[in-house]
Amino acid sequence: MSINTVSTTPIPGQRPGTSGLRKKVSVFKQAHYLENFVQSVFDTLGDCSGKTLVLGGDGRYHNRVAVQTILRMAAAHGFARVLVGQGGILSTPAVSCVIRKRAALGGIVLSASHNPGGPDGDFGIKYNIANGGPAPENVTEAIYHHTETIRQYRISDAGDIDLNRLGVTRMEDTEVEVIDSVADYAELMQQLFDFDAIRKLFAGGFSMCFDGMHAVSGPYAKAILEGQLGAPAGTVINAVPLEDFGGHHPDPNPVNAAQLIEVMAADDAPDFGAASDGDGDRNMILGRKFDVTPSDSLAILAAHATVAPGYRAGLKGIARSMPTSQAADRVAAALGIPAFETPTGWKFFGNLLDAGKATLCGEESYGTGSDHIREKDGVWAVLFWLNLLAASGKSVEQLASEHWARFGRNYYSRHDYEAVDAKAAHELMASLRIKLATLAGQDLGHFVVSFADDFEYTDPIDGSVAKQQGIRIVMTNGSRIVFRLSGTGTEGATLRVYLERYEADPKYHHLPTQQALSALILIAEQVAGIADWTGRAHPTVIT
Ligand code: VG1
Ligand code: CO
Repeated sequence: MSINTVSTTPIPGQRPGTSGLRKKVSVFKQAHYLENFVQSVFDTLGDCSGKTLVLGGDGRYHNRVAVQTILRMAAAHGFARVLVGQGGILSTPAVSCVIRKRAALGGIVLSASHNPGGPDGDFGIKYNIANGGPAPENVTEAIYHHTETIRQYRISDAGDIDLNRLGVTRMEDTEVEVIDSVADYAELMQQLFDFDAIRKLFAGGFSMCFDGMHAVSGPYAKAILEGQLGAPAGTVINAVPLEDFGGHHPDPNPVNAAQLIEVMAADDAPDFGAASDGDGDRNMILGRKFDVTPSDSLAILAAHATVAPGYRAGLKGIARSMPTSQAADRVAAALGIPAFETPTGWKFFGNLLDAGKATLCGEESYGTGSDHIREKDGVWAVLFWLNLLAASGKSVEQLASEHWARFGRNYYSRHDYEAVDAKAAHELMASLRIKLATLAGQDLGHFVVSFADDFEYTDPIDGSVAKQQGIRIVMTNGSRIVFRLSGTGTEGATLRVYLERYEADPKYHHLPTQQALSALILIAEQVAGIADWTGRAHPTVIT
């Protein structure tokens, strides 16, 4: 075994987006592409002797090859230990959990999350810091700057590690330990939730369908729901992670999780339905013929958080990303705790969680989580709902309706225009920016604009500033339209239009969402000229 230094040249475009570096598999397969990025991560970290690194991914195509390369590079960089998930598998929340539990320096997550996999699909890599969370922007920018000047990387010529066998192998001076992908994570879940109450719920005939979408959460859900909580075999469907996710889009929303939606729409539907995404950090919550908007899910969990043993002491605060609906803010106000509004992406929650300012966090994009780790967490959200269903004896729909009756309903929808021409999308945003100053005070029919701006965030803990995080048009009655360009796509640009309208009167709490938002949808088109710029008369995905 020996360590080689390999000459390389910078490859343009290795700047991490909302959640790491995501590109087509064909891009990642280019010579030196992965190595350049990993070396840049290690160069940013500096001396790693004596330190532990956690490594795993969502099992998508190219995962195993990339894991072996990174192991050889970590060994060449002098890490004392690398903890790698069995089969190269670790969900994003499990990486976060293991980093914290084993006091690692950080971790590398191999995933493109909800993006499709397979040879023609996407691949991704993300670095997480010692608190278990995604690296903040100063770190990702430092990594990016290293990729711009990289001249060489170091790699061991050691052979592949058997990723299927648990245990320790020495590579150079590094101990590589293949760990059980689920154990640490499952143990943490037991500490947070009332497993006895959930066990009784299932024993009493409560039925559930969890769709693993052939992605990474399957093994976690199976071990915990069927293994530990006594849910009948078959509760978890599509439970085996596949390299191409069975050809599906591993994005748990009513459009992409069509099979689950069908199960939940049947007359003999189970009591509860849930799904998670490629890397296991998202969640979708469904009742019988009923789906819970992620923004509402955050608000409902926050309102009932003390039912779960891990949150019995109450919440310190609630944080949500700016485009997420304001439903959670109403709960925070009722509880007398602070509400925080951050830019999109979990990395912005890290400081608030570390400082003990927020306990629960959420995003409209099917992401919910808490201070138990530093990532959003799909299976955690499902267990939280199970704990709530067990404690209340109510149905999902009942809990949501009662929530609206108490707090009012924030009708909410996101319209995505995927893979549009990137130049046109940027021009649309630029032209909106020019209009911002003239919008305040304008009567747009049904709505008067209170203010319009380009969201800017100053982190209350470290003072760092993030600019241009989404254009928002806020009406005098609190309704909002937000425009953003996605930072996770790999093809052209994706325009996201977020729509929110508040309705206090319970008489109007059961309208179809798109109907309730129709006036705002029209205004969004008129103000931004979406059809003109993108050539698209309709969104590609509505959630
Ligand atoms: C999207 C979501 C964002 C989420 C991010 C990562 O980002 O909108 O809320 O944090 O994906 O989620 P963007 O920039 O495409 O809007 V995951 O589950 O893909 O790691
Ligand atoms: Co994800």
